[in-house]
Amino acid sequence: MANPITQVALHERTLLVDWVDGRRSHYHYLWLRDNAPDAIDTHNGQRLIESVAIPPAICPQTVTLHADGQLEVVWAVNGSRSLFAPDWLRAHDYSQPETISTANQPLLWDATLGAHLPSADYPAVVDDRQILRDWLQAVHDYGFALLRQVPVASAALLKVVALFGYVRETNYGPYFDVKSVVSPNNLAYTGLGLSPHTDNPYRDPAPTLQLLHCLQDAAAGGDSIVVDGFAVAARLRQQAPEHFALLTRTPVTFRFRDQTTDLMAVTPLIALDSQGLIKAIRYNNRSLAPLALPPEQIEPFYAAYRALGELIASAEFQVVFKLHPGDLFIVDNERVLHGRTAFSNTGNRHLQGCYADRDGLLSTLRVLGGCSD
Ligand code: NM2
Ligand code: OGA
Ligand code: ZN
Repeated sequence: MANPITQVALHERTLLVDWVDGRRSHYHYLWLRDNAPDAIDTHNGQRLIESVAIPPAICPQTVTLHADGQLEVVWAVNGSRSLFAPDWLRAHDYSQPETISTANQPLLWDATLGAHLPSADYPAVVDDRQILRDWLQAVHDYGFALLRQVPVASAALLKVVALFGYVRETNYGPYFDVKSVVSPNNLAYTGLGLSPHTDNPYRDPAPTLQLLHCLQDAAAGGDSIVVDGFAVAARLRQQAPEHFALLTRTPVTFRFRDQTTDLMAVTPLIALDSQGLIKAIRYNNRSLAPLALPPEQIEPFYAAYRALGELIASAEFQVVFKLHPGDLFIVDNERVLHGRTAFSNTGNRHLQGCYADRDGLLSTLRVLGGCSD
């Protein structure tokens, strides 16, 4: 027991707890009843009781601090007993602001990340769980990481996904070939440059991770570009708050259609969480449907969109690098935009791509002991 409880006092709705180091904490009886060990299945950690059925004014008959440090609550309502471990109470002390879960601030980056791109080698992440953990941690922290020495073989990227989670299959298949073809259903399947974008903004929900694996590079061109959309959005918020606010509150439509598909999603370009922190970016110039906004909103929207687009296009934020056969990168598709420079159709540049879900990656990261909110 790192920090024993020295004394407790019963208030009307809360239990006041004093700790040996001088900290003072408050726990609502309602909360204690809801989270008591006897309310939770010991094997799977899931709650056995119905929280909403707890009487709102529930209170203890007695609270006893035992010699071994455990806190025993006998409930007035039916005389049942709950035993709380002090370490558990301390770890869940919501009266300390730092314990209240707020999303960790992401590590924002700009073009200078290019000098030290987060990366690992495939054989090492396969062999060593700590190296895998560090690589996944980089995906969490930067929304981007490179992996080198991936076998130059079709579908090898699926083995990378299997290291942390599951493929998110889409209309493009479990994985797809990115190469220049005749009559492509998507401009990605040409030699054209692709300005930085997030993929599949026309899906709801959009895939949260994307992997791109190089099987063959172009003799010239076809360089990769990545941009931290959170860094760009944070800059926009700072330098043009009105533009930023407009992009968070104006729903726009993204759409993709081919012979067998008609996908559509309506959402603002920048999504905020309940605390106003930047949560997700969708940005894909090729797939934005004609704006259908009240007339007076058209020009303000384009002004804000232009301000965001100028930051995305600026050298200050773009990291440019070239993928060679065996190189793969992964991006958080709700944060980091990716693109490429144009390349000649006469070569045989060939990447394979697929989507996956971020929650599965973060789950693996936590299991491996990494830090993730
Ligand atoms: N591809 C590569 O989301 C997009 O439309 C970008 C996606 C065709 C699966 C390209
Ligand atoms: C894509 C894409 C980039 C590239 O397929 O989604 O953006 O380098 N490709 O070809
Ligand atoms: Zn793309």
